[in-house]
Amino acid sequence: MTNARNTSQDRPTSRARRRLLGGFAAGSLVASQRAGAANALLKPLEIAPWSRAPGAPILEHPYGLPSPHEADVVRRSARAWPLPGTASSMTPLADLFGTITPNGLVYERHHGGVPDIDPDQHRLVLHGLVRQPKLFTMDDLLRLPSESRIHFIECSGNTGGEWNGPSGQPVQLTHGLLSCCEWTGVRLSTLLEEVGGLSASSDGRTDGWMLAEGADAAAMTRSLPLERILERALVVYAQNGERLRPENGYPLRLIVPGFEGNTHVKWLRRLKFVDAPLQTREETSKYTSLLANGTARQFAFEMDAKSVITQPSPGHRLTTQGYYPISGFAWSGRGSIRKVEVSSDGGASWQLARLDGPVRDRALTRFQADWHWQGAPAAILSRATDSTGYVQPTREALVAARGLNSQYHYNAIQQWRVEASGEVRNA
Ligand SMILES: Nc1nc2c(c(=O)[nH]1)N[C@H]1C(S)=C(S)[C@@H](COP(=O)(O)O)O[C@H]1N2
Ligand SMILES: [Mo]
Repeated sequence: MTNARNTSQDRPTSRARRRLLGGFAAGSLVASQRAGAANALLKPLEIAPWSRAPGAPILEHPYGLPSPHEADVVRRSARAWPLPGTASSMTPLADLFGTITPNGLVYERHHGGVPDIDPDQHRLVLHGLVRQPKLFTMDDLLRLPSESRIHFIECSGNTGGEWNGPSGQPVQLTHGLLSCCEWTGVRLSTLLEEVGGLSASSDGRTDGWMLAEGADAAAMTRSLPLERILERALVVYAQNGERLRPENGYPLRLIVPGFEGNTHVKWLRRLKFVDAPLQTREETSKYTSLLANGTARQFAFEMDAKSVITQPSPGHRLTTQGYYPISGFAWSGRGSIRKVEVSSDGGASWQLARLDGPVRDRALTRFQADWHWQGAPAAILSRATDSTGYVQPTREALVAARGLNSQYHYNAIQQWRVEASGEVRNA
């Protein structure tokens, strides 16, 4: 499959990059047999200008940059935010390969801007119901045993624009509050050992709660159920092999694998061990969903299983009939992905997609399915099943269960329409 860039006058007003997708005219096997016949017609390759003279010197960019030809692959915002520091930007999912989000493309969600923190002055305190409350410097933390793990983070507001039906937006703006990195830091359980464990006043129980607080102007604060996170949560200082980026929590953040993005407190400065949730703003007025029956759904931490097709997706145009792989991401906050099914007829029939291995716990999983586009209108969908047996619901089922007042935790099956023209649309 070849990708060719469109001319600028063809750029859609959505600002997302549009790509022309050329298919193989026949099946991939047939195509490679044809390639054999075509080889006879091949002329020697031309010597291009860039092959005729030495290239740029080493260390032109001491910190490496993407090719200038990839300048369109950037984070974008779905809307103009009234306060620039209180905003979000979204990951260009359709332009990513594999499952790791490069650091410069990890989506951002800040409630009070990005603080400029001096790591030498930054402190983390563990206190509350612990035996020996303690202050940690960054050096202290870096000297503790570390662990690296690959996990996704998804904002609970991700895809919220689809509650009322197809939004017309490209996948970057519907599903781009999603990223997946290799995180390195200290296990929460190790830190708890460093403070002598939970204090006697709570009977050494681990069914208490933990308050996590950020050092940003928003002082983002969340209460977390200790027993459910203790074995998995990490206090991290690195992402994808380098120190955290400022926008992702430098110098320290909490990772709570599988939980909604909001609980992954950035610029982490305080962990307080308590008996019950503290009912902070971010778990009452925000991050709580009003259901159709008038009751509120609070502390819905896990992000339920979800998947989305990124290739082809809205903004792409199929230029020839023939073979196209359908590819995308699947993930679950409750475990790993067991299977992904893909449909090209609006959900009437489904085929099993291949999963790239290893399939990790609470991480993005890449799926791929074979498809031959016959030039007729089609509707392509993906449906994930996770290791608990939970199946990604239809939008109708989700609306029946939660109504239309909810903003958060939208994980329904997403359909893209392929028009007879080859245009792919969210309609
Ligand atoms: N201190 C602090 N932590 C925070 C936030 C914040 O504004 N302040 N935003 C939260 C939200 S809503 C999300 S979705 C994730 C986003 O993480 P990212 O910007 O690294 O992608 O961080 C969470 N942690
Ligand atoms: Mo979020």
